[in-house]
Amino acid sequence: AGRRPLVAGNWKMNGDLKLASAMQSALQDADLTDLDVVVCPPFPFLASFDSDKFALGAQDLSHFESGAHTGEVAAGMLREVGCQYVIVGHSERRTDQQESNELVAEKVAAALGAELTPILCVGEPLPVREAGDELHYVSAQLDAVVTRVGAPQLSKMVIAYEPIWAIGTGNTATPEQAQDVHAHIRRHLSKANAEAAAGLRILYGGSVNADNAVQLFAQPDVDGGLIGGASLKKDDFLAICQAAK
Ligand code: G2H
Repeated sequence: AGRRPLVAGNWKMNGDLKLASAMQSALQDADLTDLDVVVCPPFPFLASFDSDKFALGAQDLSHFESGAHTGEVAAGMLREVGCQYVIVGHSERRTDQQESNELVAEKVAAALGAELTPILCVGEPLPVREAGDELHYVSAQLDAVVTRVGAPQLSKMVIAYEPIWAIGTGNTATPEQAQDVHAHIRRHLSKANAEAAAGLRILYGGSVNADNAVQLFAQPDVDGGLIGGASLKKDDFLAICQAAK
């Protein structure tokens, strides 16, 4: 649909400087034309990457610009160490750090304010899916952000749909399940801004691997992936990048 594919690797709290250096070389040597590749390592490793072939992303940021917030990292600091992207509202943070839709919206605003591209994560837990309420649930997550930052900002964002029941479990959503929700997200956001919604990249995340990536990425509204476990293995991550082209 004319949207450039994007594959982002979310290392979560994994890896070390050795992996950072190996991934830097592997990606630097790979053919990454015709897609955007983003590596999101833990904060301490960000500054060890340097490339014009792939981009760097952080896994979180503070909604504050600066100040007395021990342990927090500001958007401007991420820019300074070379980040272009930042993951916001990952389900692990929504759960472990009790991040609300409203806080996530503030973080998206902070990212946009520093000209970082937020990769906004949405997705439903298993009981919501079992109740057939996933579209409603995801819409509410999106609406909180659109209300805060305004619909035109959607053109500066990336969305990642990550059904919580598929994360790190090996239970990938089927390509049809992913496509259903992705199409819904685009339809829903097009009511706020049709042009931005048409150009918006919607990534699928949740147990994507080198084997299932091709079919997932073949869906018309799946524009790439947010990759966890498989982004730590350079051959798998590169295979997933190729599958997105
Ligand atoms: C979902 C995904 C990356 P995994 O959280 O954000 O992780 O691919 O390990 O399920």
